Amino acid sequence: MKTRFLHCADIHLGYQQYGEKERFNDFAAAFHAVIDKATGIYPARRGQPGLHFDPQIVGPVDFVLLAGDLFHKRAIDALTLNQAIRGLRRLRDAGIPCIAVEGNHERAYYDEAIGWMKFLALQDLIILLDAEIDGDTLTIQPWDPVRRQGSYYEPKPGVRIYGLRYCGASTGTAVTAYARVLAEQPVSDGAYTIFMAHAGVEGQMDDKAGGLAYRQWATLREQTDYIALGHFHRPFILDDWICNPGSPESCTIREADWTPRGYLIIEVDTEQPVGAPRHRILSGNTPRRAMRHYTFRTDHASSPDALMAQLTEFLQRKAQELSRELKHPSATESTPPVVELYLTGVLPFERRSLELKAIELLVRESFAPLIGVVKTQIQSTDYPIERDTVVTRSELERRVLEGLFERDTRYARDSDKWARAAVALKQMALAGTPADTILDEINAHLRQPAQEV
Ligand SMILES: [Mn+2]
Repeated sequence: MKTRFLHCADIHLGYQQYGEKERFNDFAAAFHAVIDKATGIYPARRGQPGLHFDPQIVGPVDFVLLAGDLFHKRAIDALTLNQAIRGLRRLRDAGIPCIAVEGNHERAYYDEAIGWMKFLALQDLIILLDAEIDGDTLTIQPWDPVRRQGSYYEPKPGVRIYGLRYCGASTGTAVTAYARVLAEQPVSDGAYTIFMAHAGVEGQMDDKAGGLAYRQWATLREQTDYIALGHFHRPFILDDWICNPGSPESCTIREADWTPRGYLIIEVDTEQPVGAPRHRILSGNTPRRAMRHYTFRTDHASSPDALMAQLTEFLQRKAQELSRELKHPSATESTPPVVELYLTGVLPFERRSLELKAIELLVRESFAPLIGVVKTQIQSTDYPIERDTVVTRSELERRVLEGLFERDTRYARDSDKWARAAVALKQMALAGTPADTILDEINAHLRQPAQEV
């Protein structure tokens, strides 16, 4: 059996990022780009000719997996629903089934009978999979085309897809229960099995909760050929088995750095000799709005004028680099870009003299962006310091820390020692000391706080 499918997730239709209508449209454009790849048809859109991208990855595919978060929120408006229906109709018209699970952003409210994903299933636009969970018991049913619900579906003979909605904190229990049920299922020879869920894997995104440890996913290893995930917007492929395509458009500017992302195409061939891989996974990169974030340290600007001069030089250089990048023949990012400028460090002059409006204007003049945002993360220098004494930077740092510890009754008694410990830890971190060594150091201080460090 040979087949080819597209795996996407986290489309987030309906997100009007920065309150900007164009960004609302961008999320629909990214969804259409995924569908272009799935159908192999690249129609003109909004007056622009169709954009061919990723020429090394060709469509069309036999079916599409949508692993949750088609919508950005539960309460969507008519325009957002229209975007979803227009995109999904293109798949249906091309005879390509779209198999989906519900994500956290689109869950039905508890007092509602159906959410919008269920609505799309009833409209025959998606095949929405889920299992019934009652306590520790998980029950699966084949897809029922009349009731438009079920737990698994076979888009073609020899391919079976199981689905599970977003389960939040109980994902671990649900996946374990699902694995038990799958182990009892009769498997026909050569069948290719996919498990789809809206959940992550621990360690793949530093600050994102909701991931299962790899060993928890491993309970599905024997029963599945491919785990199709969504939820984490950062793409990853683990062991050629657990796959997450990443968000086609950027829900935060940080996501813009994660390329390629947006969709995966999987070419399946189950007639390979024993031991050979049964599929090949290709990572695609959807066209999306150009988004860039720049960081500028203000430490070396002795006056407001000097800061503006340095910033002008910096921003113009970055704008030229970006312009060159976006004009490259292989570039697919759309313009005008979204630009965020972060000002960091310590401001050597009064905060009041920092003219944010003028800096915003500078960003607009340099990039002519769709959105230009300036964010300050500058540390304030307004800590009381005797003006007439000259101290080194490290001594100043130690004094400031000591002052902070003095304000906390738990540490006030040994504030000087805690300040020295904090400086030592900072230096270890800056020197790239491994995290567990730093932890040992902290433990040592906690055990003997009153001793000399
Ligand atoms: Mn999402």
